[in-house]
Amino acid sequence: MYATDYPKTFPENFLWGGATAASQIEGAWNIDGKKLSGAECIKGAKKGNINSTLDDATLRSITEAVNSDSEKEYPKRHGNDFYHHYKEDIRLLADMGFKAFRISIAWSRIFPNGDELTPNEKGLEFYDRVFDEMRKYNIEPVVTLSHYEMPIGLTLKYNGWASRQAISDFTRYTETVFRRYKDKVKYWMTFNEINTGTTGFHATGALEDGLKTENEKLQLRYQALHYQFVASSLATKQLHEIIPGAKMGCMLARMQTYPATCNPADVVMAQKVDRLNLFFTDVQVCGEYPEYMNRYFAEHNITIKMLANDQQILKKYPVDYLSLSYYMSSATTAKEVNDLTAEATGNQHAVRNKYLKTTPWGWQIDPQGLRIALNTLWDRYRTPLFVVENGMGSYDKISEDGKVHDDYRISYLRAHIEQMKEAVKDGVQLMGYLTWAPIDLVSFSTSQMSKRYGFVYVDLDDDGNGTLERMPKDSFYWYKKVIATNGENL
Ligand code: BGP
Repeated sequence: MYATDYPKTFPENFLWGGATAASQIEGAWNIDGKKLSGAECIKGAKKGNINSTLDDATLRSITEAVNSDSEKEYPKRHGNDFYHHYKEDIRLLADMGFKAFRISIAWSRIFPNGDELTPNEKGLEFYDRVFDEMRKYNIEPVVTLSHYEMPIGLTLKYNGWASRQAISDFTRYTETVFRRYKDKVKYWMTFNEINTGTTGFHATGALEDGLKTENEKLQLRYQALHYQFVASSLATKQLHEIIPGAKMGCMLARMQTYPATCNPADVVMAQKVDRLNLFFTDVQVCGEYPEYMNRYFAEHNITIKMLANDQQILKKYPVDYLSLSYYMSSATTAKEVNDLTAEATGNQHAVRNKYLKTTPWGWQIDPQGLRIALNTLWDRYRTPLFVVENGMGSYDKISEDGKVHDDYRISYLRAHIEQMKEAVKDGVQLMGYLTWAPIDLVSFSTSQMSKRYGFVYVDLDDDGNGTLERMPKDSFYWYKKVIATNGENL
């Protein structure tokens, strides 16, 4: 008989919480043996697109970085000083009732240059303390192994993920942390928003000087991504051997797109754009390169170098779950546009969707797009999904009563949670929901504090001034209620 019942709400063990990344929170970039990561060398772009390439001046500053006093230009090196505030921060998350908290491990804290043979004990101890603190409150750690955080030493040594050598340095790092934290961490993911590697340095750790054409750059980026796919599969294999029962996820920046009109030319282009996004999960969930990429690679003069058993590795060790970030959607036309919407979405064919409002950074707010995204991914993969980033960057103001009344943030999150609930009712198997980001941190794309996401305000401005004091916003009490009622009381 065909079942006629369906889930009415979120499962009992739903992982409510929030997500962060080491380079945007920790600070302490040169403390206890740590050295710089690529993420900490990128200056932000005011408009909010990820400034993915390293200019000459930046590159020069990297080599001088350790003792340079140019840090003000690189706020990611300071984060919100989680390194020294983690106890207080985790207590605040516990107060909200968090079930899960996503952090990334800074690879450059464990292997400062990336190529050492023995890890930095002080770096390992820091995450021991952080995971123990989470465990104290029954908060499940969810750990990203690389959130744009390759040690810059590996960029300088062999141009990051452009070299196959990165695979062995990465898997030495992953084996180290799996062994060390095997009793503390069950949920892992390899590369944050792996698909953004098609836009360059921040995700590939590879410099592109000397490459002139877009195709040459794409060649380098897709090759780097192939090495990340292999590294990710090998890390999945290691994880299952070292921590039986632990789960490995891939992480996709899901860019839900619609055809801008029902003109078939727009529909075809929307499908093409969509496939360039789903290519990553096709490889990481299904374990093989999809046929449609052959044509794309041929048309862009791209050849992926593979070793004989790379394809077997991908097939044998796919991920256990698919995690995604979701912030916005786009509408695609057959024409190439290159406006702010295109920039914000990374889709060169994207145009403004007149049905949607945008954030001040041009990100189109589309809660129903989240329901569509979840259904699309579930229909295609039938693998558990995990929303590991969703949130709205805003300029927060402290009111006369000394508080932050962030009703706009509550509205954004409420609308997305409502639509996520619809997806669960549609039959999507969803593991949890983590907001970006529970505590104000440095924005990745703008490198500024003033693009805020938190339930907790951090007294720190774009120039690095402030007491670093933490203060709950209105959304803090709202989210606490959402978690306590398992999403019933929105
Ligand atoms: C995602 C990244 C995060 C985060 C978030 C918000 O793409 O995984 O690191 O920063 O976007 O973006 P931003 O900080 O640029 O507003």
